Parts: sequence; C-alpha cells; structure tokens
Amino acid sequence: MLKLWGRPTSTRTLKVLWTLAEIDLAFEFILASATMGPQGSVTKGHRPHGIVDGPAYRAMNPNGTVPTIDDDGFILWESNAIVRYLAMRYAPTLLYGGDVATFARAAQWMDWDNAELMRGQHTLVMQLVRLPAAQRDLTQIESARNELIAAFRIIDAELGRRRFIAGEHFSMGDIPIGVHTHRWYLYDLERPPMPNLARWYAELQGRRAFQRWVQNPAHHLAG
Ligand SMILES: N[C@@H](CCC(=O)N[C@@H](CS)C(=O)NCC(=O)O)C(=O)O
Repeated sequence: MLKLWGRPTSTRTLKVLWTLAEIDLAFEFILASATMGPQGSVTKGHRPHGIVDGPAYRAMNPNGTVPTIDDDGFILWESNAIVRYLAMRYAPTLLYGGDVATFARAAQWMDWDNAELMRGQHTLVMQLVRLPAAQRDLTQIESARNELIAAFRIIDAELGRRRFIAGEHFSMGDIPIGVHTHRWYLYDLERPPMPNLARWYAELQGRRAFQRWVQNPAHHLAG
C-alpha cells in the first residue's frame, strides 16, 4: 500500500491528499513534521509530529520536508512531482484528459502556483495563524495580501477564458491553486471581488475529494 508522510496542515501535503482522494487510492498516512504537531505549531511551544529529522526519513528525503511517498518501493518527494506521478500512474484521464498538452498546461500552473502563491500564502499562515500574537507584523501581512491579490488577478483572468485552469475539464492543475484559493477565502482579510475565481472555487468545493481533505478548517486555521 502506498505510504504518505506529511501533515494535513501543510498545503503541499494537502495537494497529495486531494489527488489520492480523486483517484480513490488506499494509502497509509504517517504524520510527520518538524514544525507542526497534534496541538499546533512549534512557534507556540507545541511538540512536532517528528520523524522528518530521523536518518530513515532523511535517507528517503534529504530535505527533511514533507510530503514524501513510498509507492511499493518507489520513493518520491517534491509535492508537484508527486501529484504528477500519481496522475500519470493512476489516473491520466481524470487528471489531465490523457493528453500531453493538457498535462503540460496543468504542470505550468502547478509550477506557477509554487512560484507565485506559495510565498505570500506562507507569510499569511505564519502571521495570521501560527505565530504568537505578539510576534505578528501588520506590514508583512499587508505586503503578502497585495502580492496575492496581484497573483489571483492573473488566475481570475485565466478562468474568464476557461472553465478550469488547464481547459474545460478539471485537471491536476486545479489542485495546488485550489488549495491556496481555499486558504485565501478562509482568512479574515479584505479581498477585491474576482468573479471567475469565485465561480471556479465554488465548483471545486463540490468535489468529494476536496471535501474529504481540503475543506476541514482545522487543516488551515489550527495553529
Ligand atoms: N518544494 C517542496 C517543499 C516542501 C516543504 O517545504 N514542505 C513544508 C510543508 S508545506 C515542510 O516540510 N515544512 C516543515 C515541516 O513541516 O517540518 C515541495 O513542494 O514538496
């Protein structure tokens, strides 16, 4: 059975959990992290899940980060690479229409998500959720909010031309941006209206796999 190391409070792990639920693959989920634990963040003095600092984990993933998978002896880390592997191995039709161009366009948006949404998103989760109140910095929050508004405007425009991020059907390309969009809507922040983004986000929320892993507020707001 496939094994996944990670934590459901990690957007990168959530991408993999959502993908696994889309393809309905049984797996063992091993909680692992150096920064988050069952009670919350180490920044508030909580104990981490652990595992990632041990030699066995480092032999699989020298970065000591999550997620990592072991699929019958095939070990892989780097969340977008894992999603792409699962898509190609288990569900090419569902996750990219079995089409190379759709795969490439979905992969383009997955990498764009990593480059353009991840940093602002990380700042917001640290500043709004995980850091003790006394360590929070309004300037950083405002700067991340503006950075994310600019990035989400690009997605909003794209979704004005297509129903989903890589075409007319759901694909793996919707997963990373979908996870970050969910967090964006959960935070208590001022957001300019983006009708295409909102329409697409509502459609994603109807998916059972999204509901199974991404919707749970504890996966985003527990700090
Ligand atoms: N580029 C890597 C980054 C991995 C990464 O930094 N993961 C975060 C969680 S989202 C992590 O491991 N944080 C430290 C921890 O939980 O121990 C990926 O996409 O998988």
